[in-house]
Amino acid sequence: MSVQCCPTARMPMTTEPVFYSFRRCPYAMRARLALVVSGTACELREVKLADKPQAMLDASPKGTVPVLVLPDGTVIEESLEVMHWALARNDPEGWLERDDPALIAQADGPFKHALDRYKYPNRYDDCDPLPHRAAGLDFLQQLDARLAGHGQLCGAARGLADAAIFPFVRQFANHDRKWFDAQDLPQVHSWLTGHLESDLFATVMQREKPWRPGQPPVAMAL
Ligand SMILES: N[C@@H](CCC(=O)N[C@@H](CS)C(=O)NCC(=O)O)C(=O)O
Repeated sequence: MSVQCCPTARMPMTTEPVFYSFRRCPYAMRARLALVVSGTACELREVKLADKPQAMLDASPKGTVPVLVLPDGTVIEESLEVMHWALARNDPEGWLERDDPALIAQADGPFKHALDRYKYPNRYDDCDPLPHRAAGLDFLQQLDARLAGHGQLCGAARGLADAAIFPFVRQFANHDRKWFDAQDLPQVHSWLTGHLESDLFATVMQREKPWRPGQPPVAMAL
């Protein structure tokens, strides 16, 4: 039997970028949204966070998903950078025109801080989740005002800011759906529902088994 040896599994075996992902990770989700909307063909490697593949750690020792490894070996290991890279290649919906770095920084900073403590209080010392839920609600109220009259965060059409932020709002909403649904956030509710019911979201939520070295490549659905 001949064994084909990929010396380290570090380099992609195809001419397409290799994308290490975790289906439910909001950072990986936002990157997949941009990869798919830009029509970027990739090999999808689903990762189990408790058992990260060595090939991914070799490419990106910090050990977070998403990671995109380009055919020339360039590694992009931040979700927003993956979004920008994909949209710079091809941006058929004009997402780059609907970006808001300051709002995204608020989502990634204070809102994510509140989300983690609301969702996983036991991971923190003496953590009462309720003030964090209230802090998250403050941000959602800001989004609600921002969405009024336009429907999306930077105008009438979805853009980079929406795709970067809604996966985190989804997580916040899902933690206690009954409470979330009872909040007076009409714009946020319809914005979130619209994104979750979109064909694009269905496409990026493709289910795959965790990747194993040597397996046939799995194409990311486009
Ligand atoms: N700043 C990074 C954050 C990515 C991140 O924290 N991803 C989480 C999953 S949602 C992760 O990989 N955590 C590592 C772990 O849980 O071991 C980005 O934007 O890509």
